[in-house]
Amino acid sequence: MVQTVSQQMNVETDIITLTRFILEEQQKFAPNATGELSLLLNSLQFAFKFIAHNIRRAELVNLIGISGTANTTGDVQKKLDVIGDEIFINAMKSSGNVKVLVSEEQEDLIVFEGGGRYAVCTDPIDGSSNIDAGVSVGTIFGVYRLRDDSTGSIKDVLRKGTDMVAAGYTMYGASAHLMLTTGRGVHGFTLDTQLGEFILTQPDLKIPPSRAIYSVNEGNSFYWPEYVQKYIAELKEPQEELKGKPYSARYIGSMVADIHRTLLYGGIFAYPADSKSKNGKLRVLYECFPMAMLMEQAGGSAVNDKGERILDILPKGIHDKSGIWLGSKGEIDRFLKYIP
Ligand code: AHM
Ligand code: MG
Repeated sequence: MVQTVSQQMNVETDIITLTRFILEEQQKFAPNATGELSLLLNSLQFAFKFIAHNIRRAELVNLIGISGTANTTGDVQKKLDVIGDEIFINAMKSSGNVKVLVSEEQEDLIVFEGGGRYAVCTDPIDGSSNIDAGVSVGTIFGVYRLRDDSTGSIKDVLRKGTDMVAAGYTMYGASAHLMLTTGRGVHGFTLDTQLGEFILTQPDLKIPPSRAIYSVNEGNSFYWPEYVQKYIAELKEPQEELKGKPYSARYIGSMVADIHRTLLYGGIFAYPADSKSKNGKLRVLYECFPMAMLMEQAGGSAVNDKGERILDILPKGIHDKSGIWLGSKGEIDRFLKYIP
């Protein structure tokens, strides 16, 4: 058979970029749509590229270090947190399609003048305590369409996760990886820095139904309720179906990186609430919801410590927290059996 020049040179000339993917999805599934969500997703991809660029050059321009300000949850913010937040706010403001923005780094929600028909919730740089060690961090985001009669208020985001129209994260590491869902599966894109484009590399990604990996900060085990301690302890015992081997522990301490591994390899990731305060660490709107939507769209599950579906939580405040368990169906189903 005669090979074409591109075949001879082993060059793929028909790649699917994120922009192409978004436009084709709109034509296929929403031909009469106004295109506002597509434009918003485009503004998001600009924010991801810009943040990725800053993280890559952070060491060079000495951005790493304490900025001296504190964020809403009292954490010490790193300079990159501040810059990531600014990049995100400016990208959403200039997109013209975002009316309401919730950021982990801002105590109050932001309502843009003018703006469009969407609300975005984000943790612009999650896991930033890892940046100095070169461990992957990421931007997490969830998108809602404004309520029909809304002119932009807190009510547009104090809604169940099931109301989101899109969600995902971009993980910044050796390369930037975007995992996106608009409710029709999960699609993975990798940033080609030379082209400046996110390329579709993992279409319709599915999480393995089961895998013997657990991911949790065991340093907190003293504060876990008894049934959580029992579940984790029993994963460490010899497993019959694993020919006597126990589960493996994997914990990076950067949610985006831990979830990325869990999506690709399977297993379970958890940040349980502690038994006294009954409060988890991870934030509902911009950490738990987007990851839960991705997990479900990839064929996995996401529940709280009571076994209730994460996406059915109705947040009362924009920085609400929840305990969370997410991952392969097999591991979540096993966890559910331990709940008293
Ligand atoms: P942050 O939003 O302040 O960066 O905190 C969230 C991070 C997650 O990325 C990660 O899963 C978790 O905190 C790790 O917490 P811990 O150090 O308590 O295990
Ligand atoms: Mg953060």
